[in-house]
Amino acid sequence: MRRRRGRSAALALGLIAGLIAPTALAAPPAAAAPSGTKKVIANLFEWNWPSVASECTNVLGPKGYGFVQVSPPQEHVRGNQWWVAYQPVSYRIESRKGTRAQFQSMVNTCHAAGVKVIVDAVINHMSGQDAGGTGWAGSSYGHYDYPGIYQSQDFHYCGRNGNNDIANYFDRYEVQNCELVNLADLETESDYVRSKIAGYLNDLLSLGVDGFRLDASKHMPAADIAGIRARLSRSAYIVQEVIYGPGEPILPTEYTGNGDVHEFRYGKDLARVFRSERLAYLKNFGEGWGHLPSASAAVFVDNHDTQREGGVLTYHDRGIYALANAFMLGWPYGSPTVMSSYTFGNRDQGPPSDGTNKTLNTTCYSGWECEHRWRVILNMVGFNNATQGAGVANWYDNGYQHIAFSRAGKGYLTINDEDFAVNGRSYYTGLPAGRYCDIIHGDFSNGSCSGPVITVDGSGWFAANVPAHDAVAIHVGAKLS
Ligand code: ARE
Ligand code: CA
Repeated sequence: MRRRRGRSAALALGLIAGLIAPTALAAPPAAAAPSGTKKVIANLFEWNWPSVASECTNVLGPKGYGFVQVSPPQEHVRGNQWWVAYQPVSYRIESRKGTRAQFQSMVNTCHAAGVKVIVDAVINHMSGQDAGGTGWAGSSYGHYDYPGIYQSQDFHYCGRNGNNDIANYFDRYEVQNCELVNLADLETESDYVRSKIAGYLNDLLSLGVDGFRLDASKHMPAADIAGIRARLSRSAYIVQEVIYGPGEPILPTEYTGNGDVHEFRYGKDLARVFRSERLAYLKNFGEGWGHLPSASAAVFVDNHDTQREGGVLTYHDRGIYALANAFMLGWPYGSPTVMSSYTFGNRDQGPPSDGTNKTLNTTCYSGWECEHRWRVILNMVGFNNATQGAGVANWYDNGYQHIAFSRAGKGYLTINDEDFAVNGRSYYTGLPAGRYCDIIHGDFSNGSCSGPVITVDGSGWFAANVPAHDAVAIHVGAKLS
């Protein structure tokens, strides 16, 4: 196995500075609509509702994101940590991220911008506070008592480990009936509990929400999720959080009948490839690696948990992170989610907020990373849209860290993650002859390109120099002539 560099300062600074540059966001282009279906999800983790709304209007819609995923909107326990959102106190749409009215207005605004809304829905459990307390919106609660919603008989008491907590992930009963980090575990097999959960989800659907990320899905039997889904007032996109764990009895594949499932191996494998293996191995990335069937897989380079745990690439990795996202957005496996983070120093640190823990408006590049706006990532969303439905063709690799492939007739991506530039090489794209914008280094708008132009000749070839740890991407949606 090849040793990979211990990311030198030179690499972090100069070389890839271009890759993480934000795109200049002037006025949104008049005729945005990228061709094809818009599938890419932007996960605006912990953004408040007014900020999500304006991002839909100014960036997500015009630049071709199909969906925005927002953090849990229900009333939660008080505190400043980000994870208070994962401890529901009631199903009122009232949180540090905004009021019900602000949420409704955000959904309307995003829809007007052509962006659908996915809500992170916490339905496996309620709070993890032994002493109870008062929630964000003023509801009082006990650990197993949520007045008007759930009483003690609506929770599991698994009788294991002395405290009813999950200790052994190799035991199916325990994972689904004990408490995930002390969070009061709902009896999701009961009709009453299912009706309450469905009531919450249906309320969100009535506000126009388009889909749900079902938090902690592994901790609910797939049949319980099916029972809840059957009560939804209309169809909605569903993606379930079932983390693949080697040797665990509960498998992601059990859940594909309910909707998509997050493929957690994807980000971990991609990080390993970029850090210590060979990009050449990506030739059959996805199903060829034992991952979920493409049509059921929801993928990401990192999410809000894995970026705090390690073992994946995150915004801290700068240019390499941009390249990994470029690969994800260029490669036709699963439905991609682009993570957008706030900057954090320790695991528990909450988002920028005021003295009452109300989340502040997002200010990109100051306290907030806004990876979804980095030029490479943002422009590769356009690549993803323009290449929908086109298979991989013309794969090339040098056996190591330089790869290239086309999306038949629609686009071409080459990534050079070698420590050296590859100069003067020609690439066979099979694309129509013409002048294309290199969207890794420039923005295409109003028919012109702010960066290098790549000329594909009448036989489908182009010549280019690709610097170390860099890439070139062209597609038919960013063609000058
Ligand atoms: C917090 C405190 C706890 C405290 C609790 C209750 O940290 O110490 O006991 O509050 O007071 C998030 C945070 C938690 C937080 C929780 C509630 O990460 O720190 O607890 O919110 O506020 C498993 C689950 C998976 C889960 C991960 C984190 O299977 O579903 O653990 N991910 C989701 C969310 C999280 C969220 C929750 C669930 C809870 O994405 O952000 O927690 O709503 C193996 C297994 C995995 C397992 C993993 C755990 O890999 O295969 O299944 O994931 O280990 O490390
Ligand atoms: Ca459970």
